[in-house]
This record gives sequence, structure tokens and C-alpha cells, in this order.
Amino acid sequence: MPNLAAANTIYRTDYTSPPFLIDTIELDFELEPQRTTVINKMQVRRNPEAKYSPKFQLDGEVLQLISLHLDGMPYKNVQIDETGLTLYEVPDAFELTITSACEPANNTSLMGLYLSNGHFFTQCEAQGFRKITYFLDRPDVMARYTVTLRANKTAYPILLSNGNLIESGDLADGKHYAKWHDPFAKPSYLFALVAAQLVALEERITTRSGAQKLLQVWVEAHDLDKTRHAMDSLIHAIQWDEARFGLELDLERFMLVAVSDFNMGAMENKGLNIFNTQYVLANPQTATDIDYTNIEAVVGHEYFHNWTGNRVTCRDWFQLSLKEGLTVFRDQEFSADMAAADAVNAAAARANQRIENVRILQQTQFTEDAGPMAHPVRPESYVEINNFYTATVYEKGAEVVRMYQTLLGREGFRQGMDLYFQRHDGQAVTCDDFRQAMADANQRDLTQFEGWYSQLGTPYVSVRTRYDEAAQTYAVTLAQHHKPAPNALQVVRAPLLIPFALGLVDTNGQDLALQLDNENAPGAATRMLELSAAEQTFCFINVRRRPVPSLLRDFSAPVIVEYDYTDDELIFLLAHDSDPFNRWAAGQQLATRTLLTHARQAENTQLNTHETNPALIEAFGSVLRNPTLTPAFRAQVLTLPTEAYLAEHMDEANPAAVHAARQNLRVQLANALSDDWFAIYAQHQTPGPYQPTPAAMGQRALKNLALSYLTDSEHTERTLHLAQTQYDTANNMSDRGAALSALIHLGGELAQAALTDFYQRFENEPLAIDKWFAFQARQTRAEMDVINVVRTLLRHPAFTSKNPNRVRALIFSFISGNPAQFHAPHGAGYTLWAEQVLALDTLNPQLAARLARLLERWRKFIPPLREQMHKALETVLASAQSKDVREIIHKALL
Ligand code: 0A1
Ligand code: ZN
Repeated sequence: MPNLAAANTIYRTDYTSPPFLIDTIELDFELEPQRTTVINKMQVRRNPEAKYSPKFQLDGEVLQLISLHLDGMPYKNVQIDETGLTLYEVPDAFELTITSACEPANNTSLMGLYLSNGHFFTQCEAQGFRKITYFLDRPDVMARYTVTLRANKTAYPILLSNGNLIESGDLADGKHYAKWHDPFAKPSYLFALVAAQLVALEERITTRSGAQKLLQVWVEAHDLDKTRHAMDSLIHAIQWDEARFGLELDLERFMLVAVSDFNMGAMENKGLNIFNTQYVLANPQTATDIDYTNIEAVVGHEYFHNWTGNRVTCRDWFQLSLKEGLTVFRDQEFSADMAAADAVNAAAARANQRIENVRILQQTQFTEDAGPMAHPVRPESYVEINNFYTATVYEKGAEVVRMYQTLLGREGFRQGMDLYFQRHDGQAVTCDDFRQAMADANQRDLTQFEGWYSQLGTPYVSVRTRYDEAAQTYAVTLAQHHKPAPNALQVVRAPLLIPFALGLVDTNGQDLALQLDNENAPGAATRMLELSAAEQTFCFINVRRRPVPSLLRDFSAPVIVEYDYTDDELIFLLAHDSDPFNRWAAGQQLATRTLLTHARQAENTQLNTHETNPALIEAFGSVLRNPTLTPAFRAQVLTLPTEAYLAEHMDEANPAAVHAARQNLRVQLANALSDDWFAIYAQHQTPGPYQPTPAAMGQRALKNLALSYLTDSEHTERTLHLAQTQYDTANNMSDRGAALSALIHLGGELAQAALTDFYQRFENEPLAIDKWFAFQARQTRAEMDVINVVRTLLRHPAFTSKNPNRVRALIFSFISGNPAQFHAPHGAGYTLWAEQVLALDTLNPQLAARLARLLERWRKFIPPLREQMHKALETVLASAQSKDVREIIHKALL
């Protein structure tokens, strides 16, 4: 295999400062779908801090150069190739004017300037600006932008760019123009423009300094009734950042724009955030509770980037987690505070958020860290930066930021943030700069903390305990270690600084007041131990009876705890732990243990469907019936670990065995607790108009979980009736969607009728049609051949590979959401995968690479599957063109 990596790999340690700086840029767009002309006038000067370079290299891709002037004169000492322009013998400071053209209508990559529903949008992060014009397309070159847009007024009545509108008017030939100026210097990845036929929901607000601001949510006219929630989320985000971090909106106007074709969730362009429609549009008919929750989180996320990302940005792309980890942490805290503020039980609402976040971390990031794409939070190298918008950079990055707060306290963390902005506002900086600000503001040496940025892999903390009855002491020994790095890239490891929250639960279910052997008096019930050595022992005194340890409370560090709990201890913690997160974790661990045992039995075809773990069923039943627990929490506990999570925990992943085991336990829980499920179903209705409050969402979550379990019970007719009634009478998408999914699972004519009804009902709502595809792709009825369903749906007139949401709804949902069917022994799933990766490879490399990643764990699987997956990977390697896909496949096959 030709070594793709060697030639194209970019290394973190190769960073050098830009030889030139660009202080201002004036862009002039003549927007035409087939050919858009861009005049780009830049004020350039040598960077006094950089090594002298005789040549000036500008990035530019798929551009047609029309003319180039230096200080007003045509300039000929230029070389051009597919990566950009090189100018020779340039003066120390000069004005450069470049005219070029690009072809938005032919741009299917959704990077740079492209069309969606016939309108113009841009996406520049990470390196899309170079597809718009020639520039130093790197985040440490920050310029002030003035942008003039010209376009046909009828087709594109709305012309938007970053900053403030300073001029607009009509032109000849039915055209009009708008001129925008952004007062803040920014890197090119934050540039954006929109030219479209849109309408806006508007609000005016006053921020804490008394300034008036205009907020707008721009959408297509028929979506105006789906903008209220995004606007409310934005207002809440603005208020939250003022209250929690003292950070105020710095522009006169702030705009959100919805776009149907988008590779990611949303983008934080300065003053002009562009959103995947999925993360803006919501009304009760079309959006689920999860959609509402996600919209609040993503609107918050993009808004928070205005300070953590835009005002202080990244020096280079290896520092991506500087903005992403920090901003995910901020959006998680925002969501938790919002949920807590609206909840009857604030602590439970927070715990619920934490469980959701950790569930995602464990499912996605832990898996990534164990596979061929494993990389540190601050990667050392990449071939294609778009492949590094990962769970590690985002989710683990957020956990790393959270640990500062855990170690330094909320106040200390806030002081660190204040110092970070004092020092670095307006700069492009590194993860080290952030860590230094945290350290200096708290007079703490955080040198060891660097390991969280530089070391890949999930740390393990194994725990040993020893109770000495005579001495009344309880010794807890924590030892950290790693599994061997999966891709053998990194071997050097040093102990990390791990905040490890611990409680000791007495036999009566109460927390002990903890006293270490060097302390005079007992203290709080939860102790934040700081594990900094490879192994450390903490000795608690005055412990009158052997307690049960509650380890890593609230998931205080992104590690895997190893401790030999007995089943009884897990059941005890599930019933009594004062830390709701650990209560949930105990239940999950118990379920995982049972399911993995069953999966091994299923592998040997000994799985007896009547066989049961009565203690587990009783423990889960007590949680389900416990009225002092919130419905949301009960739903979390009763939700079994996913098949993908379970497969990852087998020595060799066997999706069929995992599915059989999980399905078997579902049937047992459904039947043994059927009276409870019916009662729960009846008690947790939410009459009246739809409300996206934490309480109502919790009710629906538990009710719909009950419905889902009941579809696996022996009460088929009764359940069918409930599902059909719920489908017919639902006043919101959470309920209608859950009912549809229940009907599909039960199968038969009612399912077909409901699917037809759903399609007709929502024919003009693309986001609902996405759900229609996804429900079908995720169905797990044993007698359904879902690969064929998916193949048929690929030919449905509403399916198109050009829309990433549609591709995710059908293809990604099937592959990640339906492992037993995807990994069916005949290997047809892998053929489908290879076909689709190659089809997307030329159309949209970024999306193709994300799809390619779904097979990266092939080595983990049982041999017959592994071999077939290997073949599919080889097929893709033989034909894939994009460096996005090639990097993934190459690493998977290493
Ligand atoms: N910075 C954005 C994520 C993002 C990254 C790349 C994109 O290119 C298609 C788009 C968005 C965020 O964190 O929200
Ligand atoms: Zn982000």
C-alpha cells in the first residue's frame, strides 16, 4: 500500500508563525450560481515575529484566477498550482488585489461557497475559505473584513455577512447590494455570507451594559412557525453567559440562519451563525423533546463560541479542543442550569444532564480511543483536519475542561476564565495558554495536567479496598494504568492528575462523613481525592462498619473504573447511593454484566429465554415504581446499554449475540414488570398543550419507554391498541414518533398504515421525513430483512445523497443504530457500506469519511465478520479518491 500518510501528514510540532499578516480585507462578491466573481483587496505586511520568507504563498483551491494586482499594478511574478498562489519578490508591505471566480452550483462538498435549495451559503471551517478566494487560510491570521454582496434582488432578497450592515441599495439589471463590516479581526474560518429568500423572527434585547441588540433567526417563509424555541434559546444563552461568566454580546446584531444542506450541526461564524435546520427548527408537530433539547444546546454552543473561539481563537488546528472542548463544557453547563432552573428537583435535573453527557462520551469517545483513530485531545498529526472534529476533541475535551472546575472549584475556574480573556482577547492561542491561565489565576502548578492533552487512550483506575474492623479503618488504593495504545503510535505515558470523587455508603444506605487518617474531624460525604501518582492509598478512619464505596461520583474524570463489585453491592448502590449519577451507573453496570453473560451464552446457543436474573429485575422494578425518583431518572435507569456499547465490551464483538441477549432481557423486563409498565403508561400522560419543560419531557420519556417495553411483552393486542391510539391522538412529535416506532416494532398492517399516514402528514417537512427514514432503518423485528428495506428506501423519490441529513437518517441510522441487521452474517451490510462510501467520496468527502469511520473497529469483531469487513475496506481503498476517506481507511487497515 502506498504510504499515504508520510507525504501528506501535518505535524503539530512543525508549527511556524505566518510569514505575512493581513490586516484588512475587502471582499466584493458578484453572486451567480454558475460562476461567482470575487474581488479581494488585502493589506499585507511582513510578520515581524516570523522568519523572513522571500515568497508569499496564498491558499486557494478550485478557483479560477482572473487578475492580480500589487499596489495597483498587474503583477506577473506569480506561480499557480492546485493548492494556491506563490508570489515572488514582494515588498514588506503592500496592497494585493486578486480577482477570481468559483462555481457554487457545482460545489457538492458543502465547503466554501455552495447552493442549498437554490440559495447561497458558505462554510469555511476548517479550510473552506480557500475555495472562495486566495488567502492565508489559517486561524492565526486575523483580519478585519468589509464585504459587499451583489445579487439578483428577486432571487436573493436577503444578503447577509458578518458584523454590521453599513450600506445597501438597488443596482441596475434587477440587482441589489449590501455592504457589511465586521469590527472584530477574525480568522478566515469565521467568515460567512448568505444570499437567499428568507424571513426572520426578530427580537430586540438590552444586554447588561444597557446596549440594544437586534437578534434574528432567518429561515424559509414556511418555517417561520418553527423559530420561537431557537430564539428563546439564544436569549437564554446570552443571559447565561453574562451571569455565569460575565461575558456580553459584543455586536449590535446577532443572526442565526437555517440551512438544509450542512455537514455538521452548526457553525459559529462571527455574528452570523449558520445552522443545520435540524438544530433550529422546532414546533410541537415536527420536533421531539430531544430535538428541543438539542436546539437549546447547539444554539448555546454556537453563541458561546463568540467568546471561546472567536474573541480568543486557536493558533493552529491542533488546538481545536481549546475552543471546542471549552465550548462543549460551557454548553453542557448551560443546559444543566436551564434544566435545573425549570425543574422541581434541580439536583435530579442536573444529574440527568450529566448522565446524558457521559452516556455519549462512553459510547463514542471511549470507542474512538480504543480504535485506529485514537488521538490525544490535542492531536499530534493529521492528514485531513476535517477528520479531527471528533468525540475526543469535543467530548473528552469538555471533560478535561470540567476537571479544571472540579479541581479549582467554580470560583477558581471563573478566575481562570477571567485571566484567560484578560491575557488573550483578540489573540490566536494554544491549549497550553489556557492551562497556564487556570494555573496562574489559582496559584496552582498544573504542569502534570498537560498529560490530558498529550496522551491518547482512556485511563483505567483500578480500585482496591481493605476494611480493618479492629482499627476501624477503610483503605482505598487507586492505581492508574492504560491499555496498550491501539495503533502503537504512542507508548510514552506518565501518570495523570485525576480528580476522583468518592463516597462511602454505610449499610443503612447513608453516606459516611469522611475523615482521612491525617484529619482531626469528619468532613463532607463526598471527597475529591487527587490521584497524581501511579498508585496511591487513602486511609479513612472511624469507619464502624464495612461500607460500600461509591466511586468516581458524578463521573469526576473521563476514566474507566475497575472494581469488583458483587451484584448485591451494585443493587445496593442502585437503591441507595446519594449520588444520582452513580446510582444510574450501578444499574448500567449490573445490566451490562448480565447482558454480557447472556451474550456469551447466546454465542454458544445456550440462551434460554426463560432464564432470568430475578435480582436485577427486582432492582429495576423498584426504581421504576419509586415515586420519589423523577420520571426522567427512572427512564435513564431502565434504558439498557446500547448494543454497540455491549459489543464493544465483548472480547470479540458479536452483534447477533448481543442483540439476542439484550432482546431477551427486554422481554423479561417487559413481562415481569408488565403491570408496572401499564400503570406507568397510564400515569405519565401529559394532557394539554405540548410543553418542552424538563418535567413534561421526563413524563414523556418514561411513558414512551413503557410503551417500547410493552411492545416486547406478551400483551401484544393491548399494546397495539395503546400505540395506535397514541399515534392517532398525539399532539407532538415525541409521542407520535414513539407510537410509530412501537407500531413498526409490532409489525403488520397497522405499521404499514401508520408509515403511510406519517409520510403524507409530513410530506412537506424534510426533518420529519428524515425521521420516517430513520425509524425504518432502525427497526429490529427479527423477521424483517432491514438491509432490503434500506435498499428500497435508497430508491425512494425522497432520498438523495446530496442532503447530509437524509443520508444520516437512512444510512448512518441503519449502520450505527441497527448493528444486528447491519452485521448480518451474509455480509450484505458491508457491501452496502462500501457502495455508499464510494458514492459519497466524490460528492461530499467529509460525509463519506464519517461514513467510512463506521467500519474502523473491524478488528474488534468475530472472525467471519472481521474478514468480510476487511474485504469491504480493501474495496474502498482501491477506489477512494478523497484524502478524507483515504486517511480513515488507511488508519483502519494499519
Ligand atoms: N465549529 C463548529 C463545527 C463545525 C466544524 C466544521 C464544519 O464544517 C463543515 C462545520 C461546523 C461547531 O463546533 O459548532
Ligand atoms: Zn463548537
